[in-house]
Amino acid sequence: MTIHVSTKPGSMVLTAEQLKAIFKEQDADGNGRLTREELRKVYEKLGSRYPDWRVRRSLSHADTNGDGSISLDELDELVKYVLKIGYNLH
Ligand SMILES: [Ca+2]
Ligand SMILES: [Ca+2]
Repeated sequence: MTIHVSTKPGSMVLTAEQLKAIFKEQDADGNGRLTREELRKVYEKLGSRYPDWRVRRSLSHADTNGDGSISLDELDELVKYVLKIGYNLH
């Protein structure tokens, strides 16, 4: 399963593993959790026009323990969600 994203200057096709790597890269403080701010950077990078809205949707979908951030355990669920929304990402 892959996702097609439009980024500048071109577009790319990402697998689940590549997508997961992008999320992990944006864990700027390296604490194994993606905060709202870190998630926002991922969606900006993926070319989303409404990154804040995407962050809210992501948290309501994948933040299973409700602490307001995505842990590595929850990241698999988030990646599945992003792959599922596919073209609607933007
Ligand atoms: Ca972090
Ligand atoms: Ca969480």
